[in-house]
Amino acid sequence: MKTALITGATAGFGAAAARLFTAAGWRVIGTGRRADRLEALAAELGPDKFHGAVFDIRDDAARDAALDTLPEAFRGINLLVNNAGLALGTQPAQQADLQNWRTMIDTNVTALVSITHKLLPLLIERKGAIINLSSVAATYPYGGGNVYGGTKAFVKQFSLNLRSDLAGTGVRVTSIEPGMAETEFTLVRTGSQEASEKLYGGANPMTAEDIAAMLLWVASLPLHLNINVMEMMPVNQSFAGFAVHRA
Ligand code: NDP
Ligand code: 8X3
Repeated sequence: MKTALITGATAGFGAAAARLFTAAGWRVIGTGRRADRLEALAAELGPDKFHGAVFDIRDDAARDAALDTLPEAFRGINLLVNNAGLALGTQPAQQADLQNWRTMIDTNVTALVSITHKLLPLLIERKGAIINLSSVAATYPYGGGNVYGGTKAFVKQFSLNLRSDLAGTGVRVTSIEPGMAETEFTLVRTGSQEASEKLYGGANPMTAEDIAAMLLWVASLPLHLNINVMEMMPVNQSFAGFAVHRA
């Protein structure tokens, strides 16, 4: 039985992936700050299949305390899914809150590389895999995307550079780059349920289950095959082109 560590399993893609991976026969360690949600998932999926590890991903000591004391059955991690992340704010750069920028960098970049660094020796030993959640925002700029898009561009390039360094180890690395998917993402970004419903309303966005299915597909490929980058959008989302300001 293989074991996946999925960060950010209390909501959205991570929770859907925890359900799908356990149903497909994996053991899952799911992380997040909301202990009640991880406890509910353990009750739903079974404590032999799902272990909740409660910590703020930005807190190195809390992360180490949780991961260094995993139950025996969950210690042989084969797959790291770096999913925990967030956007904060939709304001243009010149009106954005600096603390929001720092929180996005601390979570989406610093915490992601820190947990990856911690698990690399084990993943190399086990010829495992890493799947990183980047975004279409890594490639396509949009107003208000500023630092969020910057963090996701980092995740994409870090993934590709990891592949270079891990050549010959057998470790696979994939950057998954979704467009609009309905989760708690927009509620967290805007702080407004109304704004979230307005964004997704009528757009037929992707679902958390859509992304979870892609994560499981990538994780289940033959061991000689590496998907470098995988980008997906709902059919109703596309591109808006360049903006021109005329004086
Ligand atoms: P959700 O808001 O639904 O879930 C985010 C998850 O990240 C939660 O489980 C949350 O757990 C966790 N998380 C956030 N901050 C921290 C923290 N400081 N410590 C620990 N865990 C944290 O969002 P999604 O499922 O949509 O997003 C998952 C990933 O996918 C993110 O990296 C996002 O940027 C990316 N993405 C999302 C897209 C979308 O349209 N939804 C599109 C492209 C990429 P908790 O709050 O309990 O700590
Ligand atoms: C989330 C997708 O388009 O809101 O990463 O930036 S988008």
